[in-house]
Amino acid sequence: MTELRIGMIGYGFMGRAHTNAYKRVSDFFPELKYKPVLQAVCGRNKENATAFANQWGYASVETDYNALLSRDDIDAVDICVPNDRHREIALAAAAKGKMILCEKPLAMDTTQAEEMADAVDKAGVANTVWYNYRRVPAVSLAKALVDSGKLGRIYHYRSNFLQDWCISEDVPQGGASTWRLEAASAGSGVTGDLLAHCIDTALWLNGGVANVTAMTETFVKERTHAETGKKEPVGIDDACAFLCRFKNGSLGVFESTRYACGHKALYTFEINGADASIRWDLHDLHRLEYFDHDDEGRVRGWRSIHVTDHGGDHPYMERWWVPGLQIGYEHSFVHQLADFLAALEKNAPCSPTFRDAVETQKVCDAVLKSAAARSWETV
Ligand code: SOE
Repeated sequence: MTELRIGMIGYGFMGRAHTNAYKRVSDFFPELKYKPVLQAVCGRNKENATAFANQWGYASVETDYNALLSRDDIDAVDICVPNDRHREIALAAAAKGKMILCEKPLAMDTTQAEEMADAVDKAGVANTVWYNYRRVPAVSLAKALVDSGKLGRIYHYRSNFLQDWCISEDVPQGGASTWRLEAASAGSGVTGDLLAHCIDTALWLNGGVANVTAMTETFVKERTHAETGKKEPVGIDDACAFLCRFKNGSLGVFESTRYACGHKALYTFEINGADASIRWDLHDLHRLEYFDHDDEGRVRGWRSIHVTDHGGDHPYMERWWVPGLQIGYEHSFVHQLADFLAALEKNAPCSPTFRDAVETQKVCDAVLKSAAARSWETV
């Protein structure tokens, strides 16, 4: 086994989700050559970073990411900080020859994303972007079914990502917990945060998007800034809906909001093909619904596949418990990491790479441009 010494930059919610994957992966994927080692965590607040290191088992703490990147005992960095810092850290990490695992969205916009993809390609460093939902077994199964041609010609793709955590006008913007509501830190609102997931999955399952038309809304126009205490205009999109045409001729409908009272993380997609349809729902993430038009008429209907079987039927499931026992959100990160480490052994890319993530960024940019101009935009 070869150690892969991880430098984690950031220690929020995603820092925990990724660290859990670094800790678990070698136990459940013992054949992998590379074993992650929690070498250092980096954060500007030394006390908080130290508390995180102590709780999760990182061997050391840095408060300056340049110091982390200068260390010879760090092989890979994980970027888990607000979006506006991704570019500078990724460019510096690539220049130091570090592998990079970057939280989504890759960047603030396409220009930055392309610059970052160019930098990792030029440096020849392994890279991936944590669009984790691809590795939920039911979603990976959806990909296998689409690729096998079972759905036939695709007519429709529809997807939602609905939350409700911003409904209160008292939720601040900016700061460690609510930077996603501040345009300067996040770039955009639901488009770059939630729709980016829907778009990444859609591009993976259904291919490229040709053009889009979108509308966005910012329902609460001013929020108190968590750091300054002052009311400031809100610059992000609270909600976004868009229509698109995929390059394969199918039609797409997407919606995302943080104001769907009652929905906490209702990420869904449905694909309707000429021969079959599938649909998936994050709130029931271990199930894939499947409708096959060729079923005998009397019993034809939606099947609910409990994606927990072994024998190669259901992706990743053999790694965990016995059939019928389901897994959850955190396992999607373990799977992505396992795929990253397996790819590393073969010197192969692990999708979504930075280059793949540029495509998601292009759709996000076209969506925001279209909403501002009230137009159709080519991606
Ligand atoms: C936002 O609330 C959020 O945490 C996203 O940033 C994540 O990417 C998503 O998986 C869950 O919701």
